[in-house]
Amino acid sequence: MHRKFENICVVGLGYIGLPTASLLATKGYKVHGVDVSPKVVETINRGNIHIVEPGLDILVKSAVQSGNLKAGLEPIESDVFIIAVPTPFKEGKRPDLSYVESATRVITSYLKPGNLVILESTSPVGTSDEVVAEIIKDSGFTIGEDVFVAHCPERVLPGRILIELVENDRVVGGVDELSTQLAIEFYETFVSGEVLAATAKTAEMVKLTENSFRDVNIAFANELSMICDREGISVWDVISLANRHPRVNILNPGPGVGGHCIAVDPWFIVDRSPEESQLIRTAREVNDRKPEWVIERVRNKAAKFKKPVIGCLGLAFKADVDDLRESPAVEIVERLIEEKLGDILICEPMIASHPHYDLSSLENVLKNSDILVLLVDHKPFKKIKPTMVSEKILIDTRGVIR
Ligand code: SAJ
Repeated sequence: MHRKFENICVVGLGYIGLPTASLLATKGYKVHGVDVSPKVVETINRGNIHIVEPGLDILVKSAVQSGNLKAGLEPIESDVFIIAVPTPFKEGKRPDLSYVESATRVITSYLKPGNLVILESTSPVGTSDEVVAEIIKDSGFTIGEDVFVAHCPERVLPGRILIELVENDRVVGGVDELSTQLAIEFYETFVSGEVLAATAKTAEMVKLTENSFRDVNIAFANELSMICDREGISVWDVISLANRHPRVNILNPGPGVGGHCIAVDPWFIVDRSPEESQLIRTAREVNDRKPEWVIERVRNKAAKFKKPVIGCLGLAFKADVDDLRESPAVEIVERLIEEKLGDILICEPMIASHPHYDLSSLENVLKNSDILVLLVDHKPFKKIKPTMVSEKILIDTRGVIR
């Protein structure tokens, strides 16, 4: 295949940047990955990884061994620059674009005419035009003539990143038409899904919409779980029966919404359109309040004992991953410990040890707990039968033990 671009520089080697960089390297591109952490750079250059994702270890090893993937602390001159840095929120739930700004500034010294700059980080509407293109323009380039800028939001699901990176449809929005066209041509060289054209602002909004859609729908399920609890009926029965309607498809309630994306991105919409985003804001608040609701239920049950043993099943932010960041399960366990509600036992089968907590086996937790709080629907927990816990008080936030 004729390719316009050969050398790719990926800035940010985290959950999106590293899989993208290694995939491109195995597709024959010469890839230079950049990260601010010397430890990350060294790890990758040894062919190892610093994050856990199925299949990523093998992909990175072969990318590094082929000589096509190298990591460094600084960018190098390239044809395409991909920015894949975090976009968290700061105080007041306002987007923190400092990583995008500094990544863009860093690459400007290495840009040359003909280059394509792609922002993959989830960003508030307007970021590609008003931040990325603006910084590049300020350093003397004419956008759409010398340097091309596009937004192509990542949409991969942790746990399935390597599959979804290739198979998902992608939305590509340039700050002008030529930028869109060039970015589409680039993505079509390694994506098997469809690559769809948009403007930069539309592409930014599409990404925020996807995660807000999921957040709003999870909030609906979480709200139902609290209503059904008050009514003394099983929300799981209600949802599975309601979902038999051909046009109803309710998601699953849980202890709250974790991870770096769904609990963050909707705020980017609220920040820019506070008046118009009442539903999106309320959904965020419903999901953010859910851990407190779970804690309150544990408190009520614990009050019946002198010093109960409370067994907590799961710490991860969702099923079958080892990622504990922004996890509602961790928030709940921390509070139970802080409030000294009892002796806390924790089982997290996805990790071998934890810096602050002693971890127990599932067997130990099941045997010794008075109150069992199921927080994550990991596969091993799905094997627990109701008869195995019939003597315990069960608070099953994921509807696993039924
Ligand atoms: N959750 C529920 N009930 C559900 C589904 C999820 O409580 O029915 C909870 C999970 O337990 C977890 C949180 O929501 O705490 C988020 O999990 P998730 O699997 O919905 O999503 P993430 O954060 O792993 O990945 C999302 C994905 N977005 C969508 O599905 C619209 C992914 O495609 C994005 O690329 C990713 O955000 C991102 O990086 O933006």
